[in-house]
Amino acid sequence: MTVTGQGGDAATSPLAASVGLADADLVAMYRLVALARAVDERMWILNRAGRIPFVISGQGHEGAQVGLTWPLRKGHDWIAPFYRSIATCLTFGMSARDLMLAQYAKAIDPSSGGRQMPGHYGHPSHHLVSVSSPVATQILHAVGIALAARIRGTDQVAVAIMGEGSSNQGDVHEALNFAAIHRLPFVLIVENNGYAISVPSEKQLSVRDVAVRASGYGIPGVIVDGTDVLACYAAGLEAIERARTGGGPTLIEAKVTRLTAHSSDDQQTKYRSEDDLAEGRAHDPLPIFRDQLREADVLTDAIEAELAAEIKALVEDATDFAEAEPDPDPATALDWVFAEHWPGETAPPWHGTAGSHGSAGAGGHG
Ligand SMILES: Cc1ncc(C[n+]2csc(CCOP(=O)(O)OP(=O)(O)O)c2C)c(N)n1
Ligand SMILES: [Mg+2]
Repeated sequence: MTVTGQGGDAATSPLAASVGLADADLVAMYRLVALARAVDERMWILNRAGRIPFVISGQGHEGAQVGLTWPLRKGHDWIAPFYRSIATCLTFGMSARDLMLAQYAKAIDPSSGGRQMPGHYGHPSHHLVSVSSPVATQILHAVGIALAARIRGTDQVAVAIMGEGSSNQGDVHEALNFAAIHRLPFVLIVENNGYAISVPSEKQLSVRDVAVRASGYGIPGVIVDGTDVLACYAAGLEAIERARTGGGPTLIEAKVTRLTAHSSDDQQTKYRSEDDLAEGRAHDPLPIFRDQLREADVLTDAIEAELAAEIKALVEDATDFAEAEPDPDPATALDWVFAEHWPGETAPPWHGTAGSHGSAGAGGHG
């Protein structure tokens, strides 16, 4: 079966046609949402079993992440992701093994050779910038990449992703102002899950929607239902094409839900009501997307069974693979952390391979 969005089954249901995609694309998108969820759930189990120290989860964000980044050109465009970007990283080419190697902080972890905080994924050859711990600093990094693309005439688009709480940082103003003045090929995605750790959005934002701030920069601000994968795809496509064709930046706000606590060190029942949590579960993009594809006859029993088996095998393989890999040599802990080693002539050893460990998350779209 082809579920990669390339070649093979070229069937196009009315649902797929409504967004200009083939059925195989929709199945490939669903596969990524489901794979991200399965990898994420496994991380929580490994954390509770004492195997990995810390999890920061993308559960509830996956539909928006896959839909919004699907129209990017893999290996050409750039993404500066944030710590919830598990599905984004899978969509842009990282594998389940790559993510798990970072969680275990192994020597060959492509994100940082075990030097970054857990959940701070990155992959140079997939054009995923290493996650920045101080929130919102990555927005300026992505705008810098967009400026470089403009100067070099490379036709590349740079995307930065963050939460709504992070949108209140001063860096965001600087980044959007600069990107808007120079009409840079830049898209800012805000995944609004209603909380910044334990602080609800009413206590972080003076407006209900982050997207309205776009008007202060003279750029389009778009609100999209983050549980609607195909609406996210359409919003992402429009913004990315606008950026690529000289139309300047867009701010996209995807309304999502945070299905887990902020992190494995947080207990959200201490500050969220049972009603609030139930409301969140009702906006889980995974069953919503599944039902939509089942109703459209894009997802059949046979495809679902095959995907479930494949995803189970990928999660088992990623866990076993990462578990068996050697830890970094403690004597190298400071190598490539300070400027005397990096940036420099010699790339870190974990950048030695061009591609991912194991099969990549996505197909060859874009
Ligand atoms: C500059 C800075 N301030 C504070 C923190 C601590 N911090 C980490 S995540 C987070 C919440 C961010 O909330 P939001 O942007 O809404 O993203 P979410 O975690 O909800 O996806 C905070 C305050 C930080 N990492 N960097
Ligand atoms: Mg938030």
